[in-house]
Amino acid sequence: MAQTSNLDELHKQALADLAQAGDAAALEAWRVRYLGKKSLLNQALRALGELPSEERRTAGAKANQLKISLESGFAERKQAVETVVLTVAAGKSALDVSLPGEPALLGRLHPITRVVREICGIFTNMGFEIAEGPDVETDYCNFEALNIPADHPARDSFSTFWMECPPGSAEPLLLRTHTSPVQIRVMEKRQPPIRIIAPGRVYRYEATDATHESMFYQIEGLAVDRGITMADLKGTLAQFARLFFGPERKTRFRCDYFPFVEPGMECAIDCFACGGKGCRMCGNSGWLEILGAGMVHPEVLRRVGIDPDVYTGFAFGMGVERMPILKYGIDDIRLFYSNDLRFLRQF
Ligand code: FA5
Repeated sequence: MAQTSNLDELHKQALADLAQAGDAAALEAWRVRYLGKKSLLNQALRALGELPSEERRTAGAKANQLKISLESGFAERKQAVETVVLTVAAGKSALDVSLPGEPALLGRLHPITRVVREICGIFTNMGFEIAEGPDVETDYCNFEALNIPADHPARDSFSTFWMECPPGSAEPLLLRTHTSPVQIRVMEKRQPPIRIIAPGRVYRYEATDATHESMFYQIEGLAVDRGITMADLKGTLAQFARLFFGPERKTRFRCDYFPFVEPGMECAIDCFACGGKGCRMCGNSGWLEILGAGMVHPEVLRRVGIDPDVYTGFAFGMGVERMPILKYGIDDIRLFYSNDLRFLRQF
């Protein structure tokens, strides 16, 4: 092994291996193999003792040169590898001004906000003004003044979140179950002519499913004046349906019951999925219900100080979520409030 030809071979092999070592781990493996305690070089040096003395001198000098050459070769290679690693790392974090910039995310209005604005826009163009009421309502405005006394069965259809009121408080408070109490608040403050539209959040103590939320939006409409008739109500709602759902929409009015209107009715539009023939979307009826409405009950007018022998009025109330659900074929109301940007960004 310690013969000079063997040392030459070892030198050649070591340099070839060193040229292949491209990272810290490979360099360390090379160092252990060629310069470590049990390295090939040390084995060669140990074998020198077995040589005749004249050969030993020549081979010894050669082995020392080999050691020096390997040590300096290792130091050089190590530095070169470290430089490459640092350059790559610096390149990764460097700012490349030629790359296209990342687009800034623009905020947008929530689809329900857009629909509320669109619907309010349609009615304000017809001459209605916007009115607002509080989310925390009195039992009086939400029920009593709307002809729904404490023992009235209609209370069952408005599953209510009651507020914890301090002892001795004047009257029970609740989260409003519909926007109809805004009718009372407006009519208590002013005499006809009245034409208002009242958008807002409402709350019902209900289990959520694809068509029900415990918090949702409604838009209330109210018009009170001399000589207002059912024809005005039908004309107003038919015009709304045409402007919101499309000019070819037909409307259908059928009897319904709400204690604060007489007569009461529901308004439906012909199903745009099947053109009225009947399909899954309209439950094979050909019609999609969009809102509840009716002529303001004389008793409600009387209670707020408006003479029902002089004035008449109509009122309607629609669930806002139902409008885009029908218009865009959305199959679950909960999508609006689950904050999934993939859904919200489509609007
Ligand atoms: C009312 O709330 C009446 N105040 C409407 C009214 C006003 C009638 C004026 C007459 C005159 P109703 O409970 O049907 O009615 O609710 C109206 C609409 O709210 C429904 O057609 C539906 O679209 C929506 N709605 C009701 N409950 C829920 C719910 N849990 N989740 C989502 N939308 C709902």
